[in-house]
Amino acid sequence: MQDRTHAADAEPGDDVTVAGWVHELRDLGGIAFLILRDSSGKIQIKFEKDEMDEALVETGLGVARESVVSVSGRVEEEPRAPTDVEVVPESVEVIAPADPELPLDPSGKVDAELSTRLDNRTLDLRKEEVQAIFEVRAEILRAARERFRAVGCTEITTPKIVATGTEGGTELFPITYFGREAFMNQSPQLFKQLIAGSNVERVFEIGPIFRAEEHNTPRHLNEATSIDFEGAFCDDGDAMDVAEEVVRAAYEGVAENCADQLESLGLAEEFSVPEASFPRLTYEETIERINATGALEEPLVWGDDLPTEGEKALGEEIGSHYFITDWPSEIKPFYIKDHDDDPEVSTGFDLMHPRMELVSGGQREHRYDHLVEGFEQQGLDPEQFEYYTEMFRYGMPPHAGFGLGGERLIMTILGLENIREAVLFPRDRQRLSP
Ligand code: AMO
Repeated sequence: MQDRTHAADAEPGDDVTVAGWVHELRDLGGIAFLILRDSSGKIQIKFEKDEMDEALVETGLGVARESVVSVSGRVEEEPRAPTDVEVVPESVEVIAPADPELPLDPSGKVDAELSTRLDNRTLDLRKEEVQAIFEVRAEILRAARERFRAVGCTEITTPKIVATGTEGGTELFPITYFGREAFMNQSPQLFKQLIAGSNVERVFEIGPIFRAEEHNTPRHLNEATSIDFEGAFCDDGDAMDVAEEVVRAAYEGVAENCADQLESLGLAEEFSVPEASFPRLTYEETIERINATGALEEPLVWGDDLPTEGEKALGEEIGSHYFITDWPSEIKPFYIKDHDDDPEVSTGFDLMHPRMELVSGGQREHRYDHLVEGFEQQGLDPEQFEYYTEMFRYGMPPHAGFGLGGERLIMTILGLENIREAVLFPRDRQRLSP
């Protein structure tokens, strides 16, 4: 491709070629402007109709919005232009014309439904505030990676096609694997434990998880990004420390490196990094406090899952992130270790944002006999999991970890209403393409 200057880099006196999308055409009579947009920003192109070549003016002003054009000319200072400079064109080339009927308006002047936006993501991402979400997403994942590495973790990637599920309560997507039944993985849970039990000790993974949940809510996806941690010689308290550090690092990364994006999203004033350390409430304290809010008709009793309205009422009262620890063993999966002095209570924990659950984790059952017993108690066939349990016979250290919902983290950091806004191409009950 020919040498090209980004809009933001054009300096008065330069001879440049700028290329991008036609954001707007403004015809004031004798003078007209084409506002050209690229990934760096916008720049004004000035057409003086009586003084310029007729064909040039016709090409520049006859083009439909969102067409891709390349403009060569001299950059001049112009205090009335949006960026204080404008290009006086010598040539204009239409590289890719756009249909004048657009399915959505990238200038944002006309609002579009979320489903129309998701059907036309390329056009949707031409809006500054939508692009900003994905730039922030990239920063959050970068900051999380960096923090994991700083606490001694190695990044791993594990199979997404598997023979068995691990997370009770959510359904699996079956697939055909050379004539055999297989599934899309719900969580890297068992793999990350198997690696934490090797010499590698501390691992993290950022990858897709697949959940065939029936729910159609603003905070569930059928394909989500899980940010997973597992560490040998760690207990539930250590895993909570790492979860808190990673969540805080994500906020810090956004605060330090996403000033322009926060501005585009209208969040520059209100954005802040959580200050105090996240309080840790036991499950027992949590249900008492939820009951005391009066948000539920039926009070919660030991062993109940926490209903969304209860979580919301307590979240409003606490007003910050908080952990819920010491869950009843019976509502946590088989791989979560129970407390030695009380098998009814587990080491499982959740990290909550006032709006929703962000993380589940816990210390793991690392003793072979207890693990196999746990499978049987949950009605699972230990033979199907032999590839996993066998490794617990050859020196499996105590270990702990967590899974953090990537999109929920992005959603809560940016205050997005719907989780689908945090994914380029979300998968939900209705949506399989694009
Ligand atoms: P869990 O099933 O609680 O735990 O998932 C961990 C976190 O992942 C996010 N999440 C989702 N986000 C969007 N849509 C979904 N359908 C969805 N399902 C889960 C949530 C949730 O808190 N193996 C354990 C983790 C561990 O113990 O290490 C697990 O998967 O934010």
